Amino acid sequence: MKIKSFSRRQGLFDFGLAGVSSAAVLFGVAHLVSVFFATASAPLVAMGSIFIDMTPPWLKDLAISLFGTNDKLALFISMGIVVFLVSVSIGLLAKKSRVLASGCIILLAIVIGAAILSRPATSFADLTPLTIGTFTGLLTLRWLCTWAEKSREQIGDSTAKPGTSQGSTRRKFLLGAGLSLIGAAIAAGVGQSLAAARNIAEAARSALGLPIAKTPAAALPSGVQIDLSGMPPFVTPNKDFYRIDTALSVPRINPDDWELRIHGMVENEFTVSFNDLLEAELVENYLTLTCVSNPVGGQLVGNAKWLGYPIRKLLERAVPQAGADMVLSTSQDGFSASTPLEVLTDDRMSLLAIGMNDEPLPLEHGFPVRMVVPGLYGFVSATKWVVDLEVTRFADKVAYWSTRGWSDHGPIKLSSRVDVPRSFAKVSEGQVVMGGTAWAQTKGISGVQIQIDDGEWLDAELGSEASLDTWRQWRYVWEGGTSGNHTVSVRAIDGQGKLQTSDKAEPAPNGASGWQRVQFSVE
Ligand SMILES: Nc1nc2c(c(=O)[nH]1)N[C@H]1C(S)=C(S)[C@@H](COP(=O)(O)O)O[C@H]1N2
Ligand SMILES: [Mo]
Repeated sequence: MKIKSFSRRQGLFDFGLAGVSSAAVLFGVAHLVSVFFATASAPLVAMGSIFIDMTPPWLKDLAISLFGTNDKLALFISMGIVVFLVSVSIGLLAKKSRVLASGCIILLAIVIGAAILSRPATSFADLTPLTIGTFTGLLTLRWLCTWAEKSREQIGDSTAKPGTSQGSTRRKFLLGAGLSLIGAAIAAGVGQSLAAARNIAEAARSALGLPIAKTPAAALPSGVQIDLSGMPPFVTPNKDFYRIDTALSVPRINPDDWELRIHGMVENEFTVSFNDLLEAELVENYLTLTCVSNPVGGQLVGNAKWLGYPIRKLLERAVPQAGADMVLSTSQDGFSASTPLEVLTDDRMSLLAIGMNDEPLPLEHGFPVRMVVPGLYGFVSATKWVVDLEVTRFADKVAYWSTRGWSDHGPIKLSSRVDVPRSFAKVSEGQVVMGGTAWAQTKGISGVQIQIDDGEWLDAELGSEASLDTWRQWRYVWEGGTSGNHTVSVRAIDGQGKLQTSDKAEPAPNGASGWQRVQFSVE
């Protein structure tokens, strides 16, 4: 009888502990993984935010008067108490039925998932941390319950020698529960400090007032945008700008800590701070960026107004030595690009950019500082989160992608694209307006021609030219054809009269080429 009640109390304690440890693992792991996703993908953050939004004003005032600026801490402690009570109950339930307890956890996860999705700026991908957390939490519960079960059976077993196998089973259980709690605390702590670094960058970005350019961009001429549904906007909004990089988690740089070092084969090494850039004579330039991985007809191209400091001026101050022919730019996360020195010192607008379309750079596009260089693919020029410029030689240094089978030079190839009609579009009989884009940064576009089926090449009308560094839109009014399948092909002529090549090339190693052909049907 005595043994029975002791065993009963120990059983309650053990299963309660198993519940708490599993919940800790769930939340800790989810908190850590949430660093890679939206802030509100952390279950505690999502639940806390909902709680804050739902708190009636009188309770909010009461909390603030009771806890002052610790009101958020008080909120988290209260949430902790609730989570503790719920998880003890689930642990005790697991003593009766592990399936039922697991079902409760899954049910709770679904509720938390709904809370996460209800936050602004979250998507289904932001359920990943919760999913991984729930999975590890369930495994922890299963594993701890098995050990708790075993040690309980052995207490009831009077033939077991005291202090031997029973003791060691229990010790294993306690060790497992303890390690789960410690692991969960470490995961949550690491997650929290990484999130803090991210929040500093985000807060600094939203507090930043961009300086006015000394040399603003010329106003866009009217007619750069062809008025046709399905055409891309002439200036790509930041949120729609293609993003290509190797960063698994976006670097979070506090601009106060940012520094750019200019060194290597130069007479004067120096470093530049973010403040130096804010105070410098800044320039604005519309420039179309393109990725070398863009296939013929692809979408890895975007046009923005960049605000920055001319890299040419930095290099003038550094004074490159004879023999240097390349600048290796390196990002905070270890990406690097090799840009010909000549391209950075001639009179094109290569910029150390801090602004994109009148906003500080978005974090994913290189906050606080990146490079943008007219006429070169991004992989050899557009280093985001740039922190280091080394003046060197192509013979001495090899950049990130060039060690992985891509070229070390990357001038953008003259390209054109059909945006309307889309591939396999069905158009109705009668007149069809077609449209698209063409680019040859630094040279400009002087003509675009299209060919319907295997007919003659026809001159398209061009939208206005904003600059040689930006793409140019085109359109063609086709009087229509017979119903059935048709194709339209496109090719461009650059500002120097060169015709786009029909030679087909894959993106690797230095950019795709060939004429795009789109199939569509008239019905
Ligand atoms: N730090 C860093 N910068 C980078 C890259 C990268 O992987 N890491 N990718 C480059 C490539 S391949 C391209 S095409 C452009 C894309 O810039 P975007 O993401 O702002 O469009 O960034 C360049 N800068
Ligand atoms: Mo790229």
